[in-house]
Amino acid sequence: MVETSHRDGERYVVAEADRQKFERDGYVHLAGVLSEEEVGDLEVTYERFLHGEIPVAGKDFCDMSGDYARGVEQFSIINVMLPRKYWPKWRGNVYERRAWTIAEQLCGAGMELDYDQLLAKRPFKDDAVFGWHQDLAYWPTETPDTRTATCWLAIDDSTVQNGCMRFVPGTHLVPLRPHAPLHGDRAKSHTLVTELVKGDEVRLAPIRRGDITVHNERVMHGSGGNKSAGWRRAYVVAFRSRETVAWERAHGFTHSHNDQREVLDQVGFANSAGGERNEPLEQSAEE
Ligand SMILES: O=C(O)CCC(=O)C(=O)O
Repeated sequence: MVETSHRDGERYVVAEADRQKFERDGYVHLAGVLSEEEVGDLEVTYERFLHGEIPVAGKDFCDMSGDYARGVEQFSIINVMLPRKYWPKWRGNVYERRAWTIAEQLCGAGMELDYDQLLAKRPFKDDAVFGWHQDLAYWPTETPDTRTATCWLAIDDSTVQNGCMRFVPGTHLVPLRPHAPLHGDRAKSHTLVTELVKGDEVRLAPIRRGDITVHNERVMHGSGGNKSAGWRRAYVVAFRSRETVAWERAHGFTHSHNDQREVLDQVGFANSAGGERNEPLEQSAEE
């Protein structure tokens, strides 16, 4: 039996203990998924996106903490949705290939890349906070197969100071919680947020450049502001079952922020029967 998860050519081998953590907690940290050289290659294109050298349509280039009215220079969390759509040469890159082997080990056969995303926090941005949420609040809830592995690659060492990911383990096992648009209206920003409740245990997930975390569609997560002098850059590739991706596309849902408003209004939390009733904490446990 494999004792430690590790890279193995095109594959990444997930140890049984890590597979169990993913099932139990709703997320897992996997070290050394990409080599320094592999991250360095991806970084060249990543920087071109950040500098606006690769055109991205409309709301697919936005700020996940501010509203759509904010000017690009003021963005705190630069979000590029669907980079492989705008830079087709990225399709099939080493990260996608290796992450797919991880998704299949964690979730079983028949997984497909559903969407990709870049999330870069500028230095010294206290408000680069990614609010607490469950990804499913953004997505159709009635899809036939809900297996999900969202891989989050650290391009920079991701630290408590620069706003690493944080999770509430086990929340992938409870019903979807109530979510609301961060700026009151999804026409103003795409971001949805929910609140911590009593009993939630927050776990920070600092990871090194080249490491990933993988999370389930229901686990509550978010991240804090960037108090450091450096960037916190992440590259997400999310896998779901082939049937689910086909279902989403047939319903006009592509994970683009430019998807039709009527489609966005009918998916995720907006269309759920409502979350469980929990007593909100008076303030966040950490900030
Ligand atoms: O990058 C972050 O801070 C949040 C990312 C996230 O919420 C996600 O990938 O689902």
